Parts: sequence; C-alpha cells; structure tokens
Amino acid sequence: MDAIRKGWFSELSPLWPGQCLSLEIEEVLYHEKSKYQDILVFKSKTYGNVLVLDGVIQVTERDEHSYQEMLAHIPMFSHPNPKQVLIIGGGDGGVAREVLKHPQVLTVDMCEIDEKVPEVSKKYLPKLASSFADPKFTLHVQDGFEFLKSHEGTYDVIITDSSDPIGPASSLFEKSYYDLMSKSLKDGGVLASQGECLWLHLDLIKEMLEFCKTIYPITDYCYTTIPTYPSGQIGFILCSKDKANFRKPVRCISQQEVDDMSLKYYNTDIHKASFILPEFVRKVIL
Ligand code: SPM
Repeated sequence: MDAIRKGWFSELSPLWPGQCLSLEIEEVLYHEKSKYQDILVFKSKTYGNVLVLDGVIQVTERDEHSYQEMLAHIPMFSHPNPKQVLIIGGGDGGVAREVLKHPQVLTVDMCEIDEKVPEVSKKYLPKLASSFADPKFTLHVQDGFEFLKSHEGTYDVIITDSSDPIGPASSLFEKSYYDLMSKSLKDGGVLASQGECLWLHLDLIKEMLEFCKTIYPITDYCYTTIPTYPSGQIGFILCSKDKANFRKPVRCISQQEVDDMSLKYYNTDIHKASFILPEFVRKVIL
C-alpha cells in the first residue's frame, strides 16, 4: 500500500493534488476491504486511533470532536425543537453521540451503507460508538437514497456525515440528493452536510450552494478547523425549509451547559463565528 511507508501513513488523493498529511503509525490495528471500500484503522503516535476509508482520514481520536460537534450542534441549535433526527453516513457513531446530547431528541435514525464501519468503530473507536447502545438510536444498513424515498415528511433535522465525492458517497453531493432530503424533512426542518474545504473545493461548494438555493429558501455555509483534514479545515452546507437563521442559534447555551454536554469545541460564540468567511470565499459563494 503506497499510503504506508517507513512507519508513516500518508493521505494521498487527487482531491488535494500536490499535498498530503502524514501521521506516524504505532501499530496497524485493522485492514480489510469491505463490499464498498478499503478500511484501515491504525494507532498513531500522537493522534490516537485513526479510521481511514479508501486512503482518506475520517476520524482521529485526538481531533474528531471539532468535526462531529460542529456538524451536529449547528443544525441542532438552529431548530427550535428537534425531535426526529436522521444521520446519513456517520458510521463511526460520533455525530450520533453529539445529537443524542440534546434532551428534546426522541429518535435518531442512522442510515449507513457499509455495515463494516460501525462494526470497526465499536471495536477501535468506542468513545464514538457509545451512541449505538442508546435506546433512541436505530442503525439502518441501507443506501441513503432508498432510505429517504421511503421516509417522506419524517425528520426535523437531517445530517449528512459523508466521506468525499469519490467512491460510495459521490451521489451525496448531487442535486437529486438534496431534492430527496427536502421531501424527507418536516415543515421547518433543517439539514447540515459535510461541505468540503474552502482552500481546495471552492468550485464544488459554489455549485452545491447554487443548486441548494433552487430547492431551499435559506442556505448558508460555515466551517471548522481540524488538523487532520486536508488544509486543516472543513466546511458545512446548511439548508432550511423555512426561515431558520443559522447564524443566530435559537437556543444559546451557558458555560454550565457546555460542560454538562462535555463539549470540547462547540459553544454559542464559535457557532456564530463559524459563519464569518474569508473575503476570497465570501466573494464566490454568498
Ligand atoms: N464522523 C466522521 C466521518 C468523517 N466524514 C467526513 C470525512 C471527510 C474526509 N475528507 C475531508 C476532506 C475535506 N476536503
């Protein structure tokens, strides 16, 4: 495997040409091909256990909270009463763990196409997979498109925690997918999706926001910092069927609530700040 050389894993992909992040490996814990993708888990020297799908880092134990908390809590705190939540992808369980911290939530459905990802996460990423044992949580091993078609008007919040637009997740970056999600949201529903990187994928982000604007009255974009995703940054696409103002959370949380929810990245200030975009981005996508 080209990605592993001399005790280092290097994240090589045509999605970020000419650059890559490398992490030093302490031990390879798991490496198999599932029906859908190559799955690698290794213990790194400085970032804890690392989950890699098709050569791309999905999660490291050291910085996963930045991505999972922001992808979950920005839509959850933008909805007045999120009871029914759907996660498409997210097989490691980290986003579900965050969603389940909201007391209003009655059910969390997770639709993951590759059953091997939750299995591997239970074994090697137990702090993320703890969500699978929650009685409010149900795992559906199914294609996201098919699942949405049979769940019209069901959800207050839909979160798409996908890998990148090469391989099993590529259709989750298309207009037809956003059309389907719109039908599965209740009135007033909101969605958040993995929205790639400002430094690397501005054209894709622009194209996605343009087609989202033809489906949803409100769309927006924000981002978080994370050392182990390419260029140290990843964004989120946000859409509302109604009038949600994502920039102003409907429920602001106190320091006590931040501590009670064991949040390590998200707070109300960073929610608001995450929408402030650099000029080269603002010019193109807003
Ligand atoms: N629950 C975590 C799953 C991770 N899903 C997103 C992974 C994205 C990996 N690639 C990032 C590339 C950003 N341009």
